[in-house]
Amino acid sequence: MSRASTEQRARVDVLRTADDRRPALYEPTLTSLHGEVKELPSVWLYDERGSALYDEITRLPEYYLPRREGEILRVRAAAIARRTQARTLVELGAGTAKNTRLLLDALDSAGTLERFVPLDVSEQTLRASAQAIAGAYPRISVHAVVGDFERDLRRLPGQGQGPRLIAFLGSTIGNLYPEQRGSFLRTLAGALGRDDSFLLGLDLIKDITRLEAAYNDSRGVTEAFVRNALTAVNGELDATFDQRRFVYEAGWDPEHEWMDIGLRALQAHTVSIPRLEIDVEFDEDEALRVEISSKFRREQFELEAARAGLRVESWWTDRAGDFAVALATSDLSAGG
Ligand code: AVI
Repeated sequence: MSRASTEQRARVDVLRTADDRRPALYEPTLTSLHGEVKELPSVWLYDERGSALYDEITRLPEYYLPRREGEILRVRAAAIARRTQARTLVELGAGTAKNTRLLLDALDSAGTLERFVPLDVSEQTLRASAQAIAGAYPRISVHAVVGDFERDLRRLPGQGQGPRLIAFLGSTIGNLYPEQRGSFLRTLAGALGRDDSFLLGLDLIKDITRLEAAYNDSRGVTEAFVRNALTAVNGELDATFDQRRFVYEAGWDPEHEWMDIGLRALQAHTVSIPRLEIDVEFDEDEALRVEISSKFRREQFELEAARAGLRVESWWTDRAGDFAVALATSDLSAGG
C-alpha cells in the first residue's frame, strides 16, 4: 500500500481544537477549585505530554488494566464481530488504540468492517494512530474525529451506514463522576441505533493493595502524569503552582469505591491563577484532586446501565476476574 493511499484513507475531522476547548475549561476549573474538595478537572491531564505519559502507564507492570482487557478481547473479539456485524467501529477516547486492534483484527477478518472512527481530544496522538491504523488495515478507511466523547456522540461518522460498534475501552468510564457517568450512558443509549452495539471496558473492585499499586508505580510515571496537570495549568492559565509544595497521593476511597488521585499541599500557601483572576489558598495537608477512577461491580453496573436505557447482553471477565468487558444494546432506539 503506497504512502499516498494510506493518507487518503486516513481523514481527520477537528470538531474541537485545543483553542476551542481552552475557554470551555476555565469555568469548570474555577468551580472545581472552589469545591469542598479542591479539584482540577481531569481534562488537564491529557495534553500531548500527558497522553504520552498515559501511554507509558499502560505498559507499567503494576498497571494491569490494559493487559487484562487485552486478555478478554483476545478470547472474545471473534464472537463480538459475529454478534455485532459492525461496518463501523467507533472508539471513544481512542488515545493510542492498542486493544482496539484486537477488535479491528476480528472485524476485518469477519469481512464486515468498512471504517474506523477514533475519537479523542489529543489531535497529535490521534493523527499518528489514524495513520498507523490506515497503514495496517488496507481494506478500511479511518475517519478520526478530534472531539469530546461527552459532547460529540451524536456527530460521529458512520450513522445510517449499517451496524456500528461503539467501544469505550480501558475503564475510562471510571474517570467520570457517577452523575456524569449516568448522563453519558443516557446520551449514548439515545445515540445508538437499533443495529448498533456498545462495548465497554470496566475495571472491577479487587484487593485494595493491587488497586493502590496500579496508581503508585515504582517508576513514578503515574505521579509525573498527574503532576503534568499542574504544568499544563501553569502554562495555559499563567498559574503559579509549585510542584515542590505538593506531594503526590493516590488512595482507595471505600465509601465511593473509587481511587482518589491527586496532590496534597505540604504547607499552607497561595497559588495565583491570573487568567481566572483568582488566588487559591491551600492549607497545610489540603488535598487537590486531579482524577477519580471508579471501580465496578457487575450487578450495580447492570442496574445503572438499565436505568440509562442500556441492556447488557454479555459480560466477560479475564481469568483472574480483575476486569470486565460488557456488550450492550440500547432500549431507547426505535424498535429496539
Ligand atoms: C484513562 N483512565 C482509565 C486511567 C485510569 O486508570 O483511571 C487514567 C490513569 N490515571 C492514572 N493512571 C491511569
